[in-house]
Amino acid sequence: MSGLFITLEGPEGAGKSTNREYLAERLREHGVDVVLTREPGGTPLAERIRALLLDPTAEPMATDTELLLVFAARAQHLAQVIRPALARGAVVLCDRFTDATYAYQGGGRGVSESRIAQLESFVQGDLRPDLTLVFDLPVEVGLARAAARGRLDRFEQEGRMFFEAVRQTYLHRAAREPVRYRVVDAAQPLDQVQRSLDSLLPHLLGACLG
Ligand code: Z5A
Repeated sequence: MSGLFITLEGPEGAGKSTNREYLAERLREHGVDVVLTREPGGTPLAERIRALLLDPTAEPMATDTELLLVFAARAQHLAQVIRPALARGAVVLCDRFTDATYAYQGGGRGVSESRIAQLESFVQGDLRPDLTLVFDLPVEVGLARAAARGRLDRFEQEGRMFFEAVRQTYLHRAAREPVRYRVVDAAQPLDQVQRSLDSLLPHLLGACLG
């Protein structure tokens, strides 16, 4: 039996965490075994790597260090959480995954797509998400939502151009592979965003309940 691997992506403040909880509740109402997790993080060790990645007070981080830390956390997360959950037939709802590496380290920092793809194959083998929801919204709306929360992490301190590149990378990847990605207009009021998630439920339930 193998489960379903769903990732939620998008720029900061797009509503990934909020909507991950919402989707989990809807699926659990139908008796689906759901595992909620996130990247970077998802295990105690990977959460320690997350803290290193987000710490705005640390020494400047080399781009390759950032890239390797992201994949080191992912290797741990896959081994401890994602692969075991999929193997028992659960639905894994993961807040960010490798699309975020293409968007932030690729689009944002300028790491080549082929370098990221090499690490992706090394760490994941041929495991890829079954479905990726991209919560899309204008950069200034997302940054305003993030700023409203107070202290900014190391990524949130980047400038507007960085986040524009992140957003465009997500949209480009979604346009290139429309079967795996669904782009959700995350600038709408939350209840409308959640109505569009409701419309995906029959498809998701069909995939997980057979
Ligand atoms: N990163 C990376 O560089 N490379 C990688 O490979 C990976 C990650 C995996 C941490 O991620 C950082 O790691 C991230 C990229 C980098 N950089 N940053 N920054 P994160 O997912 O923890 O960080 P985040 O995107 O900043 O999370 P977030 O700001 O919490 O965003 P969110 O989960 O998408 O949003 P939310 O918490 O659900 O909602 C934010 C607020 O907006 C909250 O008050 C909501 O109530 C509100 N909200 C949500 N939806 C709406 C709507 N529709 N209308 C109005 N208000 C709303």
